[in-house]
Amino acid sequence: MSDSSVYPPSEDFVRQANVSGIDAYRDLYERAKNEPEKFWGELAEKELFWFEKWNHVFEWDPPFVKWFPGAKTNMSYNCLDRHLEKRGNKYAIIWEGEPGDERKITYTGLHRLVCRFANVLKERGYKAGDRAIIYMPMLPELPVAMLACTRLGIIHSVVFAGFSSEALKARVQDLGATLVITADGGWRRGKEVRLKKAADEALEECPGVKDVIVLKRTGSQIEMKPGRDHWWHELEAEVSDQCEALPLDAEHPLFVLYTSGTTGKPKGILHTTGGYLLGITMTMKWIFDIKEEDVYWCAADVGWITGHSYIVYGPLSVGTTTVMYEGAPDTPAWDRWWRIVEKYKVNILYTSPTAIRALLRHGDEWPNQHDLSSLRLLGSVGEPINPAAWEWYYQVIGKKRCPIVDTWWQTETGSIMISPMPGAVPLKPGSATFPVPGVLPEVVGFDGKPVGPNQEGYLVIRRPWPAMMRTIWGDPKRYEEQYWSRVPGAYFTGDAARRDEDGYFWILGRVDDVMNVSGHRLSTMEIESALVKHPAVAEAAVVGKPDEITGQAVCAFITLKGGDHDHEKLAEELREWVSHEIGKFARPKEIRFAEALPKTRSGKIMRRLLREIVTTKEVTGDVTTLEDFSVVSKLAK
Ligand code: 7RM
Repeated sequence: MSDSSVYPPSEDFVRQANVSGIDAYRDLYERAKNEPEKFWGELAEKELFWFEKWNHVFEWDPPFVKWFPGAKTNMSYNCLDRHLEKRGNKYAIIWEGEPGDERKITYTGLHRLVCRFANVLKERGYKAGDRAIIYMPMLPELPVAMLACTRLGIIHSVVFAGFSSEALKARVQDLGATLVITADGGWRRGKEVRLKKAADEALEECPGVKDVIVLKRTGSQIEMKPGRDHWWHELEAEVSDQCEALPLDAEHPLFVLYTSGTTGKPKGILHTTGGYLLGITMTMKWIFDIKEEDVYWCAADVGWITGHSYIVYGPLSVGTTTVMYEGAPDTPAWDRWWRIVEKYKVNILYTSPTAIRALLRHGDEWPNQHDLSSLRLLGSVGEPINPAAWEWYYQVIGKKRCPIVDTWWQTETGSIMISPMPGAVPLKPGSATFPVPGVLPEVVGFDGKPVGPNQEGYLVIRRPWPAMMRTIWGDPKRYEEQYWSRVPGAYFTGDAARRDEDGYFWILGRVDDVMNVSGHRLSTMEIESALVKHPAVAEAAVVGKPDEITGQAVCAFITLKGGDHDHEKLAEELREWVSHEIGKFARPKEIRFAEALPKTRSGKIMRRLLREIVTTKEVTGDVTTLEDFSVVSKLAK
């Protein structure tokens, strides 16, 4: 990755920005660093609603933290009630279904839906501290269910609708959930995803579940188990649309979100109320530069942390209009996203490098058919963005007018940690740039000591921040071991990074994606980035293959753009290409052309599986997060 091009924000953008100019950013950063209690205390007071104030801003008993102990607040109140007077008639959610149906829901309307559903839960006896699993398609009722839970202090765990019944079962059991909220089915690429059927299978081995509430979406034939299963619309018809939000401790558990670790068992990441709310609220304003009139679209799925923080809770907390799209980007054609941008005059678009590369691969003619002039800011999350994809996003989508915020963060961190503030920080394509105020990241070596500029090392965070995870559900020991033991006194992110001579952070991928070839520490990302610069290459995934001579050898999996290719010739050309881009030592020893790469359902390439394929020729690890298993079977052959 080259550091050569730098893109300062335009004067127009700087003038209107919430954080305007680099000095304004530096000032915030220094204040947060030097006087964290004052900094966060003042923001909490100014930006959020509290029923009762705190005794302390935070209490740090490593590795456990409490933010705003003694205070009382409520997520649902902050996302709904406090906006009603000023923004009651403003759209909270603009939703588009895959078949083309549309719903626009105002803050007043959303408040009513949430109150009704909260009353349903109350009527059935659910109360603060109980656990609910939400297994639903991308419908407005998904945020409604989440907000209704938070209104009463019921701890929710959203399970992405693409997960199998096995994965669902493991989560219901680990959480000890007594309630499951689901739908008959959902639409994906014109086909029905049969959610209730999967839930029924999962629940055969979950005797603790007392109620299943089912939303009618597809109308297909399902079984309703008497006594256990209830239709959403029938329960809702019997309750009122007013329900007080319960004052809850700032540290009351808000949700658990399961994420895959390196081993088989998924980890239940626990987030609590007050600190998380403050973290997502401030990053919405600082990084997405939210203005009252904005239409904001995060094109992720609510089932991932990105969707929790930046489709539902963050946008609603700041009172913006959040767009939700139910389906796939290629349905009915590859311009679906650009149609949505044009139709709703989207101002801010937030997506992943995987999606950007897929869109890029299908050509400029799709975005070029649409008016994208409403866009003013673009965002990226989930993986390092390679400079080629960055440039395409910048030029073809943003028409060189829109800054790109490359936001680094994790399920565990709750809110964005390293990212440019778009009206303050000059961008370098591929770099997440600088930390958010209150975040103290460092790049360290094996010994935990900081490494010098441009040296690779582990990315760690030195101090607790408001939205950080509190523990792993039911397993505080694993929390301590996984995150706080590798480097004493610091949070271990599991990512490799370097900091350049200007202090910019470059995230190099997961630590286990780092190879060692003939004593050279090589980042898989760096080689992948070089490969995708080649005009024939669409995507590349690089893994280390055990090698007698060099320790590890570079093995590259490649998918190609359209057209005819002579594979043998192209492989040779690509080896030369990498030698030229990085150096001879990085030349892939082996190049394999593939139809598709194995990805998680949220679009991350699963290099772990590729590593298994090149090492043992078979896959034995956890594949519950894999999007499409046939991709792996094809590669293994
Ligand atoms: C939000 C999210 C976390 C992992 C993280 C990184 C990678 C995320 C970026 C990134 C480079 C980025 N949560 N990652 N954002 N790498 N640049 N801007 O993705 O828990 O699902 O994943 O994703 O490796 O540790 S997550």
